[in-house]
Amino acid sequence: MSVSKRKAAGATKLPEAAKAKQQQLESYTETTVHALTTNQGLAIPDNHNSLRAGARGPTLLEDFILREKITHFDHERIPERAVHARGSGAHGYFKPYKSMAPYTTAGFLQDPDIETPVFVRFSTVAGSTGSADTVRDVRGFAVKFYTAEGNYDLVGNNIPVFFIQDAIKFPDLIHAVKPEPHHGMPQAASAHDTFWDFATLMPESTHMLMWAMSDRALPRSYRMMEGFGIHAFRFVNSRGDSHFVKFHWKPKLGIHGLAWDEAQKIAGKDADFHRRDLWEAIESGNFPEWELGVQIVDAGKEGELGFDILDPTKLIPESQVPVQLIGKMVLNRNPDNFFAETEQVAFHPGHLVPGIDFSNDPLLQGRLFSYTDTQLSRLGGANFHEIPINKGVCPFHNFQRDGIHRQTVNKGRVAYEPNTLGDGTEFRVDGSAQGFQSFKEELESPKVRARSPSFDDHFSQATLFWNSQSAVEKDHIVAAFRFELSKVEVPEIRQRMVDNLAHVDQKLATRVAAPLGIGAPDAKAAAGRLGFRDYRITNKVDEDPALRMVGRPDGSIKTRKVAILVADGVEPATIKHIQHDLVQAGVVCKIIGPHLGSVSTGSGRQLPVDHTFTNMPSVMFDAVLVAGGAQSAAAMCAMGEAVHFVLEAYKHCKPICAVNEGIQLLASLGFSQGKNAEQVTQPAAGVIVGDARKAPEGQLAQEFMAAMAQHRHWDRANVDAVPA
Ligand code: HDE
Repeated sequence: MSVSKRKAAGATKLPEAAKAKQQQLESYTETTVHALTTNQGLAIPDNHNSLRAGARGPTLLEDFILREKITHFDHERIPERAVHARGSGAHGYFKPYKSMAPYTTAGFLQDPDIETPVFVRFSTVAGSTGSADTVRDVRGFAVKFYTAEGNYDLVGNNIPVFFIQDAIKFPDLIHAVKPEPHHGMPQAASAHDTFWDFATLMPESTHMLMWAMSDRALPRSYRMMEGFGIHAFRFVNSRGDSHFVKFHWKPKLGIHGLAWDEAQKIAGKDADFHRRDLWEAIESGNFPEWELGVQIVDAGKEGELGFDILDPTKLIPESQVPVQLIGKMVLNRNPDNFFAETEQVAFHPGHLVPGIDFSNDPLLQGRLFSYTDTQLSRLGGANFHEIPINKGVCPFHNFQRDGIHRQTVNKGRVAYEPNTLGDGTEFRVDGSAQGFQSFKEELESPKVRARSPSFDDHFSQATLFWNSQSAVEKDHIVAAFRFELSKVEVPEIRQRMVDNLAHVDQKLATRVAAPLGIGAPDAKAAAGRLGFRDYRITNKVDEDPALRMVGRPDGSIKTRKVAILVADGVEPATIKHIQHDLVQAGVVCKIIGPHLGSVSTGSGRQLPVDHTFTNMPSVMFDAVLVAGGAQSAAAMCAMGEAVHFVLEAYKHCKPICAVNEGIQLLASLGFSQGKNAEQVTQPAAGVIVGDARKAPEGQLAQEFMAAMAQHRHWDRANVDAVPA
């Protein structure tokens, strides 16, 4: 298809487009078969015995069936991604809310009826493929739009700024953050001495360090985190006018984090926590949704922002340039095969469509080289675009030929252009105004290996981020810095970090330094070091509510998980209505008991148990409901696992609802002020107690759900005193 015809197709409606990718993938899908063949189709008579010289003799080299099977197995692994190795993906679709024609010609942003299939991969950055999901790390958020004009990839992260300003520092950054090369530790976490050594010598990383030490780096779920394109891109409209654009993904379920202690425990209890959460939500029909947002800045007006829009260590505060929501993405289908789809998907920030272009952000410019290059070794050659998950839904045609694992069978003698031998007329791609057009930016400048002085400010936005946090989020940031730096063995590195932090906020630096066995933060020492630029921009806003997670309008409690604690003698009537209301609100309730099977109720019936206190500990849940029943409550109070369950949920600031005799479980922990509902006056924030037999119907459930809607009660009293 010619470029102009393809362009026209982009403007037409494709109502079944989301299915087009699925059908394309299905044409490659193999369903289970009950007869086995070799790769050449030869029927295999026996898949249990190799060919031997006698039943007890040596295996024969002749056994080509054995050799083929073992050879294929030996080559099943491909190199993991150098970064973002561990990830999970899902299919879905994107629909714009309105035409973005005033800003861009991108076909998939023209018409609210155009549904574009997408494949999304979320990832951690530092860990290997088999590492844990919940480690403190940045998360990748990469979206491939299969548009009618070609694939468009928005390859972003869940943090809107980056550690470095120039791509040439990327290998240094990654070498510093990955396991130390001599002993390969730590796995699944950012390195200690090497990472902080590098980061403290690169003050430009300070802003992102603030984000990485915040709860943004501990998402409760992929479904509950924002995504950011980070760099400024360009929208280009049909008149050739350009606007700078920054991309955002806003989750419909709100933005929520885990407690640090919880995240570490989950890494051991269920390393697949985020992967499982995404998979289960989609399997159960609770399709995660994000809105696509854009911040648009007129080209020529970027100077008014107060910082350089090309600097990827800077964000545009939303209170300065509001985010316009322009469409919605829904993830509604799990992959059929992890390797074929999630592992082989190849993203690239240079996969563009007409109407979207790059800016001169030097980090982005370097990425444009890296992503194709890395696929050559990861996916084994130049034809990775032919792998089903990477194939566009629009036709492609060019004269690139051959190479390892070529799939396309190109007919005819013509593999060059211009030509007349193709179909008898002259074929020439003549540079006319069709197809992708780069924005015609005027450039006249000397060739220099230098950074713009407008990139010199490294602290102002770190201060803005700090000032924008709630008190508890500040506490979490301080605790995270203390924890990470306490792992650093070389005291000078710890000292350098707090010296740098003194340029963000003196109080922050002093608090971080306190338990680290080093001197007081010394801003002057930091300013005297190489690489430090004594230059500060003036933030146009003092704080920006969009930078904090706490206290923002929440999503629903749909798909949140509640553990209902029971033991023999439980009175199901005490939880029946609450459970009913929770389920009505889309909450997932699980009965947790001392053993699998069932527990006997007070009236001698059997209540089925889903999980035990140990196989599904409190860190797997968002909230806890302790059932009534005198015998059940007494049994749980005597059971270390049950006591620990509630203790830990309390420490992680989760909503807890205890009814009737179940309150004893709280009382035995010393959190409530009495052993029954009448005696309890004012339990801690997010702890609800009551008499389910007497309370007006629905009241306890409403209170519990309101507490759950706040996600966590971070300001809960006595949390640090809890020995869990
Ligand atoms: Fe990447 N990055 N990156 N990166 N990146 C890769 O490409 C690279 C950067 C991001 O789920 C690699 O296919 C360089 C910023 C995501 O498959 C590699 C630089 C942002 C993913 C690579 C950056 C990202 C990658 C490894 C500095 C946020 C996972 C495997 C110039 C905007 C995509 C691969 C997936 C993956 C290079 C910086 C996001 C090596 C050189 C900034 C989400 O090519």
